[in-house]
Amino acid sequence: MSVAKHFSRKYLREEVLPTPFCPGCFNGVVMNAMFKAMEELGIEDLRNFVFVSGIGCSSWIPNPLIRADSLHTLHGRAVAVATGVKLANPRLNVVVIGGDGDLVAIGGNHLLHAARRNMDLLVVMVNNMVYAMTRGQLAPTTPLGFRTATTPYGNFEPPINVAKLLINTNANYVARWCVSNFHKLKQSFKEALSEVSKGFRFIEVVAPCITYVVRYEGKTPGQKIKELREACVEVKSISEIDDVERRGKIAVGVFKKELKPGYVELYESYASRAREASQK
Ligand SMILES: Cc1ncc(C[n+]2csc(CCOP(=O)(O)OP(=O)(O)O)c2C)c(N)n1
Ligand SMILES: [Mg+2]
Repeated sequence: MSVAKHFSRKYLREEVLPTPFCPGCFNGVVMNAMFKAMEELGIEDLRNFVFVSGIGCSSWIPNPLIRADSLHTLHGRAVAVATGVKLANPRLNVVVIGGDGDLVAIGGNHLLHAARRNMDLLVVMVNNMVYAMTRGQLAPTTPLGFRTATTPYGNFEPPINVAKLLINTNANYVARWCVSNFHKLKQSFKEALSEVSKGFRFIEVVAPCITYVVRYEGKTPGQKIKELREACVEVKSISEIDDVERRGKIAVGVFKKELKPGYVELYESYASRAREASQK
């Protein structure tokens, strides 16, 4: 697959191209939005970054595609491993990139507790609405009525609204964008890597699987982008989310932005109190 001219190549391991993604896959858009954000932040190289992923199509974004240290771990365990990396070396920027199945199904418990702890991680969830790598099964994020490999007559299980759920945790930053909101998505990456560089930062990217969602619907990637553009409604306050969703639209925006100290800071202050007490 050729890499488009406008693609940011600085942080890409070109020697591993072509990507393993299906033609038209939106994973490239997510990766490019992050790369552009890093470039605009003036990040020279990624030696202070560690990327962690589990198993799934989107888990291939960090490893092997990003020119940085990365850990391609077990399905569902990326957040747990990333937590260990961050605690072992708090100076590192630790970024998790993974799928909706990886982060919310098998890995849901880790996600929830990392958010509760305001763990100093940036977690990027590529919500393609299915388990893509294993050929399009139902995920906890699959919309009602969707035909999938395991629900050929339409999904009857209500999905989890992950971003909305995480607003109610201790996380510092929660945003959701569609792949059609490229500039806003890039802006969120910039915020989550600079202004809000501490605590738990979560960016959901709605990026329907090109093979098991878009092609199932008989649409082209271009048609899907156009449809998403019309479906996404940016909210300025979280009180608007329910109303937007009741109208069958996708609420996008920065839902939460706080600057509370992250887990590492709290942990270090606890450790110093413990050291002082043991010396008495
Ligand atoms: C412990 C374990 N259970 C199940 C699997 C099979 N498996 C691999 S990827 C995957 C789901 C991938 O879906 P998602 O995380 O949404 O990523 P996507 O491929 O959609 O990007 C599953 C169930 C596995 N590899 N390991
Ligand atoms: Mg998925």
